[in-house]
Amino acid sequence: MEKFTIDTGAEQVLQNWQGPVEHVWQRYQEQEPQCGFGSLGLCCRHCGQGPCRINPFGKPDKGICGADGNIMVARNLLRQVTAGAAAHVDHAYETLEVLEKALSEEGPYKITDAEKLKGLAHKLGIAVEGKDIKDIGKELVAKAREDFQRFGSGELNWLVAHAPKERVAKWRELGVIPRNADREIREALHQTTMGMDASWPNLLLATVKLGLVDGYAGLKLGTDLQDILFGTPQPVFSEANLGVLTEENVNIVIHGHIPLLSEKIVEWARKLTPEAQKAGAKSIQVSGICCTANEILMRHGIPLATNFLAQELAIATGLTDAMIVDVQCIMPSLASLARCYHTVLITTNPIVKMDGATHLEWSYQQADEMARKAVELAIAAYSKRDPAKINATREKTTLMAGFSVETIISILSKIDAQEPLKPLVQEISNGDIQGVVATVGCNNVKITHDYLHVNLVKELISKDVLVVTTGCSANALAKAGLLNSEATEKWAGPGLKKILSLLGQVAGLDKPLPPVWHMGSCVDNSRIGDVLTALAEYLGVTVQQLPVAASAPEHQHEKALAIGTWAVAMGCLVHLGVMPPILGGQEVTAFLTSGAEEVLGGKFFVESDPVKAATVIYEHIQAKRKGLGL
Ligand code: BF8
Ligand code: SF4
Repeated sequence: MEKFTIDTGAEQVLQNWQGPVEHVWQRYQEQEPQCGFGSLGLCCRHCGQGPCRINPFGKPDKGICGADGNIMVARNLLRQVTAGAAAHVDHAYETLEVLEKALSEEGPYKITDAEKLKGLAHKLGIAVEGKDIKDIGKELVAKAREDFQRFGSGELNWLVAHAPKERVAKWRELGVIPRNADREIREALHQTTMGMDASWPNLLLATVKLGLVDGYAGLKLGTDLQDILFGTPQPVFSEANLGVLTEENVNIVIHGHIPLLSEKIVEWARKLTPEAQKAGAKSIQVSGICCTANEILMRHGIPLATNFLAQELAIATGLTDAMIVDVQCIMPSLASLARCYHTVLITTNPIVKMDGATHLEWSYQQADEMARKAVELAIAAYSKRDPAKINATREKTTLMAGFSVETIISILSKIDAQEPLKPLVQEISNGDIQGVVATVGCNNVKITHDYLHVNLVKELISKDVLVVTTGCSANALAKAGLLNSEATEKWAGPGLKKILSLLGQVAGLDKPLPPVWHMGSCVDNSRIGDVLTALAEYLGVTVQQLPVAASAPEHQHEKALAIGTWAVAMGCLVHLGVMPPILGGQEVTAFLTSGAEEVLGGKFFVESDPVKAATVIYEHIQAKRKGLGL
């Protein structure tokens, strides 16, 4: 790798990196060369006779129990997708517990979007007319609970209510509709223990099932309940990159995924601003990393500090007074790094603790108390900053976010109030918009930080492809200046520019909408699923027939594999920029990258060059356009 990052803010902070601890790129170099067996998916530790390794070119060609390469790879992949789904499902479950409490007891959380609650209840078959909102809410909670606790057979309520009808029929035919999320997660772990499933096609079907657990009991359920509790995002304007951390403010950086706590931090940072001023600061600047950042950006316009791979650099600016983490994508290295600075690192979840961090555990009733304490710790740390260690950057960009489905529909309905999707479909038909691509997912140290996200998207928008984005991809694109109106002027193709200018006008911006629409965090990939479902239903076609694709250019997390599997099961072409550990199973690889299309409508392809990846995606879009007679 020639360069660590293309993010100018990250690069400036890296140039003055002050040891003694290493950063993520240095640790990566220490790992090289990485293990070939692991990279191919050909190692197994599922029983005490192992670890077993398979030689792809000769002997041994089986593990001690006789598992061959395809079995080993399929088992490993199923475990990864299961772990990814477990992370999202646990997130949704925590949100459900809060919603349940918010409906039945006085406390720190309340229903913010009653309309969303009613709409969802209606979709789930709950009668809403003339009922108290809390009663509707309780019935909705009961429906959600079933998706975690249903005994015996049955199907996920959330899936049946929200997935395209044609998909539900297909998944039924394949026998992959989940019964309840927890049961499928348990069964997949059982299925992959020693002496269980030895059929790679059967293991892959289970993988698809876990992808659907992720899509509906993780992403969709999580997003829906968060919108009910905290509000459905509307257009917001903000900033991105490490330049949002400035010397005059108390800087609180929130990092992780579940917005239960960060909502409260935002509230308490506002309330305690006078305290910060007493301590000599101008104000309190809250900013975010990873998906918690996306959540509070979407709902409150809180700026993005940076994304996954540059998380250490936020501390290395010397300006982060407190970093408050909840769950997922939090590098263990943060603890030793924070010790080199004045930064208080605060862990808040019982399953994420770190040596040397301050543990302030979030609980429903104590949420306000705990958020207040965390903000006070940040204010106290502010006066302990070491001027010699300040390594700031001024780099930052402006951005527009808040593109929930509701936002998109509300903008489009200014053109056609009766059929809001019609103008979008017309623009796709006449070719001003060639197609829609979702870029999602992480950073991965194996790829120059942000490089693939940014360059792939620049290619696509120049070819009149509208891009929607979530997760660390959204953050990368924001930092590169692709989430504002100027980006439309600079990089969008002529057709896209025309329609974005019109939409900007009707939205009352008097400049174009950005060429990349920020739809939220990784659980908010469900919003993209909702758009695809609505478009397919409006046109009376399948998702597979739409001129759309998805891409996780720099994926690293098991969650990304789970999301990708769901997208393939929806019928999408899914691009990955990094090869997952599957090449050791030749038949498994052939299925995932080719055969899956016939069975599921979608498939994966792997390409680490942005121009080549954009070409494949564009050709796919052209083929789909042709199929629709466009
Ligand atoms: O859920 S994109 S690195 S932060 S896993 Fe993690 Fe990947 Fe970022 Fe968000 Ni999503
Ligand atoms: Fe080896 Fe089989 Fe045990 Fe895996 S399950 S470690 S392949 S013997």
